[in-house]
Amino acid sequence: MRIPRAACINDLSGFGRCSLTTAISVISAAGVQVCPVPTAVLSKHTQFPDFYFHDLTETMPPYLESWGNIEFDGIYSGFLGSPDQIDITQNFILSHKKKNPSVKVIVDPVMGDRGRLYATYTEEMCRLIRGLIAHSNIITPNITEACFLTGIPYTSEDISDETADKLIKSLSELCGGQVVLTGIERKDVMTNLVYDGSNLTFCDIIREKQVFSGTGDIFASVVCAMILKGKTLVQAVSDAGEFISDAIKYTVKSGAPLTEGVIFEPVLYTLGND
Ligand code: PXL
Repeated sequence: MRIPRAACINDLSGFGRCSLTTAISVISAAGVQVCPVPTAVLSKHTQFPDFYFHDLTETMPPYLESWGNIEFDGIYSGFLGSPDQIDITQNFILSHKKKNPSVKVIVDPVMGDRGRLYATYTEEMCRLIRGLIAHSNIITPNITEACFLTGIPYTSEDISDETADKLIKSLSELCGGQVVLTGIERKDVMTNLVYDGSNLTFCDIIREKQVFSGTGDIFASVVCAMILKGKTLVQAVSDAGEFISDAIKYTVKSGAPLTEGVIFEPVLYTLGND
């Protein structure tokens, strides 16, 4: 059996279970080869009050260039730390599309959460990320990111079906592809809204009260893997929801501090089941 191959552009954060640490584990467990492109090395992610940060923007062009004719079935980008990194990612996607026009491009526009942009995010980066998503097949923003991308004002995580519909249709005009609006909070459930270009589908999962950082990275990683394994977007999103739900149940039961992120290791094996 041929193993699909994904280039994953994201940072490497040593502690906190996010970005490449998550992508490498989750996508490999699902049976897809991961080729990481580290954008930066951090000792911990930026939600911690202190962390060591080493930017790798300058290493990215020669790193990618040395891959030469290596072909990828998918390109998945996550946290990008500077305007240059967005440009480099876009150039890589465009040049790869010439080699493999059917490459699936999954852009998780990691920009912020709960109504606020991350400290590293600037207006210029918001503008550039709008350009980047125009070259994607699938985007996976949360509500905050969807609002910053479309200019629709952020109100809360508990948006109405009507607002969700408006956000997702505006996003689909920006990206020209498929959209998953993640993390819509409802009374007892968390729902992800999928727009595959023609149909809207709500994929619900049971909601826990705690909010864990890094959940978006797990979500986009499962979606990336399942899409490259040939599943539909609705199937991929529903697999991602189920995996996160299992991992969060385990995390809550373990009583581990929130800073440790979602403890997904005990359920990784479930991704290899099909
Ligand atoms: O989980 C998203 C993410 C990825 N990488 C870094 C982050 C964050 C969120 O805070 O800080 C470095």
